[in-house]
Amino acid sequence: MVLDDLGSSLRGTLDSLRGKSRISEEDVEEVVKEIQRSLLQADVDVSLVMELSDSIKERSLEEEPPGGTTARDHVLSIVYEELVDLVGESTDLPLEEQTIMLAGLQGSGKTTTAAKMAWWFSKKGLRPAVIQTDTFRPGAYEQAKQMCERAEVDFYGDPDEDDPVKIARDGLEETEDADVRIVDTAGRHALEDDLIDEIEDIEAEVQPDRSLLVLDAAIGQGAKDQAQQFETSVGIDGVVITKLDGTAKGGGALTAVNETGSTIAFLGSGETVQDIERFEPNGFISRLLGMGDLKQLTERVERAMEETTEEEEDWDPEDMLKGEFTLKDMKRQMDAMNKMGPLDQVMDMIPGMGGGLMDQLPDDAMDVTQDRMRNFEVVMDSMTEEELENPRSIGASQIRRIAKGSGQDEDTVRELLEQHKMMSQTMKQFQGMGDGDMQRMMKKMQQQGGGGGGGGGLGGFGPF
Ligand SMILES: Nc1nc2c(ncn2[C@@H]2O[C@H](COP(=O)(O)OP(=O)(O)OP(=O)(O)O)[C@@H](O)[C@H]2O)c(=O)[nH]1
Ligand SMILES: [Mg+2]
Repeated sequence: MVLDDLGSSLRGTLDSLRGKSRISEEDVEEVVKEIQRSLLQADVDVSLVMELSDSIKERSLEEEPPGGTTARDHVLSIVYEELVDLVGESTDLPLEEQTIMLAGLQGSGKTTTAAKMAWWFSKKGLRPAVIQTDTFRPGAYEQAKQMCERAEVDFYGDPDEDDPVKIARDGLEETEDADVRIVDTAGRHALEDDLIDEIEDIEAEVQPDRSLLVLDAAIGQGAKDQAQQFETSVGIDGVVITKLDGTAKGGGALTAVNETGSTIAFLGSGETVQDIERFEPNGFISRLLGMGDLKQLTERVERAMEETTEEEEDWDPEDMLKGEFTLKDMKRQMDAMNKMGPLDQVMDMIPGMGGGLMDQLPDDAMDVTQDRMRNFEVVMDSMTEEELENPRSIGASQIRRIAKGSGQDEDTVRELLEQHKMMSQTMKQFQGMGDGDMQRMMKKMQQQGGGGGGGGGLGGFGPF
């Protein structure tokens, strides 16, 4: 994740405060030094870093921690508040009918972002469409069309037309049925006059409700100049920062936007259409500090559950919270987990599981886990219906048969059964929670979190 280094080094320093009830000036000095180092490394502007450190120092020493708060939690909450302040607010983006125009320099990620945003809106229950007006870059039409197919959203473009304004006009007509229309535009090397003219012409035709500037995170604090230039010449309502997965300078870009008085709408962190998230300062910073991000997690869980339920019409995820938790349920849960995305991302969102705990794992621990899940699936494919429904009936001879049939060793079969037992115990804890409301389930997890791991939460996959 972006600013990963800040997250882990900060946690290390904060952990040295564990057990202390009072904070000394040296303690704070130590924490602040670590923050400075990480932020500067992430290309955050020096004067911003200094301001932030002064404020953290002052508040940590002067403010009285609320009763029962440890020194560590006191400082952590101040660091949290100050960092949330530093990145600023999220661009206002109501879930309603609207037209959004994307602008930005060449290669900043506009076309990819258009498809990603369309995907995001479709998951919010709105019908999106992408209109590709880029006649400058060869292949732009094909690229956008393919990405929209992958995102399963409507698309309009015209490879034979070379007037972007006409494409925009036709596109608006053709996508009349859509709720959210996202207009992709061409990019140039720099903000030159002809790019400004083109954007202004398209804007006059489209009359977007919002214009978003797409910025590549690799420009770091250079984001400030770029955002200012676009604001002055074409006007922007918010920023999308892309490629946060590929640069150490993301912190610079994130904080620079707030400095220009603009806000961030979305973050992009990968090449597939799902690699987008709405920028939520609170969740973002709390994830960074290893405090989890329940909102993102709830969204992902709900989305994955929905998709899994869609595929198997007779299955209701809430059934798991009622009767017996069978191997079939476990298999579905594993499918749903897979749909949530890479496990390490998911883990970062679980309070008490992300951050600190992740730092202690070897880098490939999560891959092993994913391999293990795949092995489990193969094993389950070799089981009979009766065995899947009633795993307790599986004895030594069946284990032998299943291992042979699946080409896995017997230990893997036993591990699977063991894992199932653990998960069904976890499920029992969630039972009796009435209608199985996800929010409440998450809350319960949050309360259990902090202590870190166990077999809790989403089933306790992995080496915990
Ligand atoms: N790793 C990563 N790559 C990205 C991300 N967003 C975009 N890219 C890649 O960056 C390259 C440029 O992205 P585009 O979406 O074509 O950028 P653009 O702004 O439309 O480019 P022009 O239309 O030429 O101005 C592509 O190879 C994308 O796959 C991201 O969040 N992470
Ligand atoms: Mg493009």
